[in-house]
Amino acid sequence: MISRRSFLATATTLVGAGLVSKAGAASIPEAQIVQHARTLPPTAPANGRPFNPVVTLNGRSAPWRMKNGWKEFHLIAEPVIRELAPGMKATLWGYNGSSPGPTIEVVEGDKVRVFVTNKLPEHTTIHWHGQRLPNGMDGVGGVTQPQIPVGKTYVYEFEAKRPGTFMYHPHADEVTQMAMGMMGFWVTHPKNPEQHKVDRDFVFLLNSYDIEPGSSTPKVNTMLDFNLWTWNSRVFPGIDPLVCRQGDRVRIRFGNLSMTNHPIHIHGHEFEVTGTDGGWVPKSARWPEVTTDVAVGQMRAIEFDATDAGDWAFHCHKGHHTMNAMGHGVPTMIGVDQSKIAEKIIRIIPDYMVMGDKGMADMGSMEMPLPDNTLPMMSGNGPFGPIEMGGMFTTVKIRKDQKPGDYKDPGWYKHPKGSVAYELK
Ligand SMILES: [Cu+2]
Repeated sequence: MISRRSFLATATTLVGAGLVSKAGAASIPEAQIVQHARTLPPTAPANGRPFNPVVTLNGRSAPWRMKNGWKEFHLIAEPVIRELAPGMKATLWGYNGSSPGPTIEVVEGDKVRVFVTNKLPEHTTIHWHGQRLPNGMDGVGGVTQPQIPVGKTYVYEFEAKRPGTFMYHPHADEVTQMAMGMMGFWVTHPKNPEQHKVDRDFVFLLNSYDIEPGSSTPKVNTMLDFNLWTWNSRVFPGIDPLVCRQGDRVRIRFGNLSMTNHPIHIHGHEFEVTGTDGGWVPKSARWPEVTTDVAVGQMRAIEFDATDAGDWAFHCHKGHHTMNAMGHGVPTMIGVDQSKIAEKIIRIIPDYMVMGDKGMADMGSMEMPLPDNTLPMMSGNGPFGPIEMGGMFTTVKIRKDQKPGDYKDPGWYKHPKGSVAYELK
């Protein structure tokens, strides 16, 4: 889908780059602008060498074109609107209509050319995290290249030497540009498509925002106290489930571009860390885990056999990373008898309600009026009631009858009779 906006963006770029002829116009591949946050199923590569495509959670991969043996992509750095979950939109910066930008998928040995057009209000660069490349292609503004000025297009060219899991992000006014959502995933597939082959291969980036309830632009100088913990700039219940067929070999790859570490945890299955941004872990060096900590700037690929049907929770194990904006900064009221003070407050505020004296669980079902454009502390409803989760939380949905290649949400799991925890009568 090519919007008028991307056409205009390209046209402006060409003037900026001093290319105005028709031949010049063909020298830059069109950028595909995508503004929705739906998870698109993988599509087999239309040209170039074969590979098994990944699935970007609440995102998609970038199209490319082959030109004289080069695989060419076009990224446009630009302001975007990203829905974090239904009910809240954020004003961010990203690439090609979204934050994160599209996933780039290439094959080991591909000669890759990426055109980067700057439509931001300030200069930028792109650093290709984890890649072996000529120093001048590394994208560190001021160190390996001049910054890309507003309105200009720069070209990056290198061979994708090492197969594995990578990411891209600016190395220019880095704190601001990453706090605004500028990042993307990169996968270099092995030359032999049978190597490291799995049935499902999901990717996402861990990021975070500090957006005051009622506003939409992140605060860019926050050091640690973020209030929205996101996967691919989405929070639960806005994060899609990872849908699998029972018996599938499943890989999930994630990279951490937030300001703190995240222990990523799966229920009901154990996994092995099979790869990092440094490469694939030799089989003899892998060990079983159900939680793996991902430090800032690290990437992990985990693999497991989806043996057991169900809706298995998959989340960051830091409790405050599975809640949304309105939950942070609420005082602890557990054990506080508020009845006397409540009487006095109700005289002034008739709608006042006592809450939190028995814990915070009632926040999950409470439908309180919120400021515009924010999300309750925790939300989402499951088959057994409110889920009481937000932030970095979703489910891995494993189904016996899910078709190979089908990523559609099958709905909630129907538990076999007698297999659910029960009340003692
Ligand atoms: Cu976390």
